[in-house]
Amino acid sequence: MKKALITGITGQDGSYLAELLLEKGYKVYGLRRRTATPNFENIKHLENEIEFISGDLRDLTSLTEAVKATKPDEVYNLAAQSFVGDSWRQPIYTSEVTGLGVTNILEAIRLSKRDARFYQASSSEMFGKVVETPQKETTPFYPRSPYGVAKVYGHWITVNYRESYDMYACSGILFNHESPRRGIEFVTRKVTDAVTKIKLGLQDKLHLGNLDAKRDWGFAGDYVEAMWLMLQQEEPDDYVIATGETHTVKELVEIAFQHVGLNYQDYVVQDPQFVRPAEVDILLGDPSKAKHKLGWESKVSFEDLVKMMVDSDLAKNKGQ
Ligand code: NAP
Ligand code: F7E
Repeated sequence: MKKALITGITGQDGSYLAELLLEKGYKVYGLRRRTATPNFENIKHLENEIEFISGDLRDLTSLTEAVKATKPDEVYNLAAQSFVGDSWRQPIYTSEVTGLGVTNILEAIRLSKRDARFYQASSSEMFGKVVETPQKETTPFYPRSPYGVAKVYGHWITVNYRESYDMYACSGILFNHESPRRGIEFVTRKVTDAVTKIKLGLQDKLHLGNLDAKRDWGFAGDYVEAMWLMLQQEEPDDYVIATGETHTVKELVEIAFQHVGLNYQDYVVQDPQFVRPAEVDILLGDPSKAKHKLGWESKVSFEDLVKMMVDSDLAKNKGQ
């Protein structure tokens, strides 16, 4: 039986990846940091199938112990301070977890289980102020936030360990991917939660920042399969994972309100507090390498993704 260690198990992607690996017959270990109150919402249904290990990406001792204890065949590093907006408010913390944390987990593997295959959760935020469109594996990085800068570090340290120590280490450059399990502060979920609360008479207005930003949004359930595929190849490599379509925040808002029979113009308020100090105006990925080499393609359309999230939040906010 193959063994996988997932960091970030309580997050959106950690939960979908754990489901996928369990279906494939893996023994799944999840690195979980200590919290005062439980944050198990995304993985409650898998609680008895995952073995949890206590640890934090900033604590090398805990990571080394986790790798020694589990001897994984595959390690998926999904843990991060992943909210771009907060990375300006907590730049040092973000660098420590999202950037240096990658070196910590790579060191733990190098010292205790060097033949483990490693996946790093790189991000389209590394392209930032894009120098070409669409963005592909060879597009130069120009990060626009402390989060993006930390991810560039994590990306290159992964490449460096691959080249220095001959480790099987891959980076997936994933474009935005969403789901009903998305954190509530990200724009898709903020919108779908608010739309349903407005529909149910529980909220009056929706305050948003830049409605013109464009993103390449896919479904998280599709994207975790690409992570797994990257670790099943003969040679380690880096891949862009995206839909190949881009949409504005405004289109997202329109579809979400329309789906419950409302007009967004009656409810959306533009609020400077949600405008970022430096914006990423457009992201559009070219997933052709992943298609040709991994046989991977995004399946859920943008419209279906938004509707799926609205339907889920409607049920949640009705208390179902
Ligand atoms: P998420 O929902 O924010 O989950 C992040 C996970 O990291 C949570 O389990 C969190 O644990 C854990 N974590 C945070 N700080 C930690 C620390 N110091 N030590 C150990 N664990 C820690 O993120 P996601 O959307 O699933 O994304 C997964 C990864 O992909 C992240 O690295 C993200 O930056 C990257 N990524 C995401 C996207 C996207 O569109 N979703 C795109 C590209 C790349 P708690 O529950 O305890 O907070
Ligand atoms: O913002 C705009 C905002 O916070 C998307 C993370 O998973 O994907 C995610 O980062 C866009 C931005 O995601 C609001 O300015 C407008 O242009 O949902 P978001 P993100 O910053 O793209 C990448 C690939 C990651 O790697 C990250 O971990 O929406 N926007 N008004 C707003 N965004 C938020 N959050 N809230 C607003 O009110």
